[in-house]
Amino acid sequence: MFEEIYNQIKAYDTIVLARHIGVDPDAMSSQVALRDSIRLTFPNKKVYALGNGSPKFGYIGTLDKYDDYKDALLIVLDTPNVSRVDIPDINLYKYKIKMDHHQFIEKFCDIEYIDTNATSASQIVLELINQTNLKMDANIARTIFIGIMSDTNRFLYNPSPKAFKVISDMVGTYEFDLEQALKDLYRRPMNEVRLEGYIAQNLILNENKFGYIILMNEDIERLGVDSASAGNIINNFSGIEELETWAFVTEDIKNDIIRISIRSSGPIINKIAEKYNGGGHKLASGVRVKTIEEAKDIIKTFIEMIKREATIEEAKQVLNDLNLECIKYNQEKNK
Ligand SMILES: [Mn+2]
Repeated sequence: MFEEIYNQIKAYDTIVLARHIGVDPDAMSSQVALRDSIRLTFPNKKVYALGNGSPKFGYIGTLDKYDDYKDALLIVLDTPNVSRVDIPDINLYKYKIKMDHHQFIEKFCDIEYIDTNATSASQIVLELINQTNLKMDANIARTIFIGIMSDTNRFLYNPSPKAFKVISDMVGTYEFDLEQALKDLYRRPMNEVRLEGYIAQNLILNENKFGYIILMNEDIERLGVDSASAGNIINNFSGIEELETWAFVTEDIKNDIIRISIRSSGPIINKIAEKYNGGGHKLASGVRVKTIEEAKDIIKTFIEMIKREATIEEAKQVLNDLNLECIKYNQEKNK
């Protein structure tokens, strides 16, 4: 399929690279690396990486502004569902390609390349470059390296012989400052560390290795962070002996939602999240609700589910038994 993707890239004069909302280093690295590779290979093409950026990812590169979608090719990276694509209207494009490593959710592009065994979208971009005539340089290699290191958290998640091999080959061929790239990726503000300390101190933990914390807007303001910060550090709570499943509930008054991020090192959690119109991976999931009461009900469901070591079928039964308000809410909403 890489050859087919390459041929489409070759065929179009204007190419737009997009990725998911809530930019993260893999999403941004994959789009910036592919943009730079296409520019390097085809200097006369107009190639743009679009979407809302964040100043904290300035070390990855810069994004572009562009609004003439006529006759353009769109490549969406790192995004399994159309509602999460960070671009105004994806239907304006003439041809669409998806390249992703998440579990399949829906088809919304003409060609879709999905490899759930890939560590990251950045790794898929690397494989595309390796297996076609797309060009690479040290800076593109650095960008890809950052994306892979971020999504694997320096190979804590999804280490695989293939990933080690392609990265080893890449960093052996294109020379850049590996240590500096990792330092750029792992530099973080003091406020975030303080938030992590606050969560560690205040996490409510039960005997079934389930932990949760509710961060209301006043907590977030007092700690000097924003509502996305808890989601950024939730992965840092993996590998704790007494914790197997954990949920951070964060009030986001700007968007008028309550965000629940859930992680697990054992029980499969995304089926429960999907019950509440959330989603994600088996061990990393999220749900958005409107009220703190709904959020508490979801936490209750997790507590029940984990206490009974429920299978998915049993968990569904738990949901039914509890007859939670939030299920009613969602049913009302879906009518
Ligand atoms: Mn990713």
